[in-house]
Amino acid sequence: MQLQKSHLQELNTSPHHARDYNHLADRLTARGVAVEALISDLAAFQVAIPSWALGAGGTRFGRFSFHGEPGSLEQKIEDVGLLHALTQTAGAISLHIPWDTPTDYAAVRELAAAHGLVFDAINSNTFQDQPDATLSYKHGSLSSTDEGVRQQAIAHNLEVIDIGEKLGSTSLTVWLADGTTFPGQRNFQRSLLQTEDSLKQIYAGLPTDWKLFIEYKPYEPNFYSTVIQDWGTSFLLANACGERAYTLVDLGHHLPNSNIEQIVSTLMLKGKLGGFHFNDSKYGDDDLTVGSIKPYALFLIFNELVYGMRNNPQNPPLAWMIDASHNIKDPLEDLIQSLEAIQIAYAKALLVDQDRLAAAQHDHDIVECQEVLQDAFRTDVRPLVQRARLSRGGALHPLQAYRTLGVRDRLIQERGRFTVATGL
Ligand SMILES: [Mn+2]
Repeated sequence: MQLQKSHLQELNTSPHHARDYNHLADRLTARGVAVEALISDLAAFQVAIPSWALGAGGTRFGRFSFHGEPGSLEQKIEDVGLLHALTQTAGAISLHIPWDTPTDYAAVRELAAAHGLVFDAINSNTFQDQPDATLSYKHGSLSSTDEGVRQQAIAHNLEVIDIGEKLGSTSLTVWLADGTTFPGQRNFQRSLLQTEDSLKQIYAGLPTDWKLFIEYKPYEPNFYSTVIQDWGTSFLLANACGERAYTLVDLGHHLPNSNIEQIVSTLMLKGKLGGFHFNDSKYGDDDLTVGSIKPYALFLIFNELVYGMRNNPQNPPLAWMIDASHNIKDPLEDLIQSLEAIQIAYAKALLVDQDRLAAAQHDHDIVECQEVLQDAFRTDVRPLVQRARLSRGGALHPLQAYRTLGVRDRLIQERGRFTVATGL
């Protein structure tokens, strides 16, 4: 199923949008905001959708299927194409190998291009045993005490790079489940040294125009220690690998109340923030809809990201991705909500008056500092986000359009009720 722009045009009539937009644009212009430039920034901001987020996720207790899930790589690309047609913000797809190994590369590239999509970072998987595997990752992969297991995991990552090259990806994301569940289970230093050595071997196989993203996570699936537990460990491993290795920050991969905006700021200052995974959480790696629980934290993070994008030329452009799991919502509706939340947080961060903030910081005017941030945060920026979307031919109200067009019903008609998407 593919949505044409003409499908959306007739839904895009609203007596309110022009009025709301003009009112806001006038107010912002009077304050010295370059509104047209802000709209261009919003329209250019594209977020990758991971192939594993298009079906129902699950917990260790159960999985409740959605009907009409994409059962093949081609159908996953079509789903992201639908999201992109509606939101004009999801112009990339991130694949996970072996779940998404293509059989016909030319056809897959052609299909993605027809939907206006590029292939973002490609992801390896050494946290599960594959049916044809000779050795098990039960006790770790890149950190394993078993040289054979390590070599199998390294070879898998190199194969993933090969697949990515054929699709036009230019980055590899490595997330490891390696760690321990009980004290004393492994020697911390040996695990870290073996992981570093393995990552260096993968880095040596990276094409010269590629980047390596090293993701971290404090716990789960292991509950006592994770080898790459935090941004500091990722940062030192990235430095050990070389210039084209970077830290990847996933919002959910922190212990409660971590100051993620400060982590982002430090990494960008050092030119080492490579990628960013969006989601939201209350307790841990909950993988909930972006902005559904802590929208102010998301705004503060975006404020640092915007500052870094403007002031840190040493940091390359970031790979943006949603990394969420949809257990009780229609995955496509959930992703539309996430994309909207990302655009809203970005728009608000773009509105922060950086000169006024710097002056207040210099004068130790703490009250004014808070006023500057909250003035931006409390602005209803939705007309700006809508205008950016309309400028690219997207839907004024993507969620409403999704429902009015009966997209899920049409997908069920096409695919049946009981297809199951591979993923988490
Ligand atoms: Mn992630």
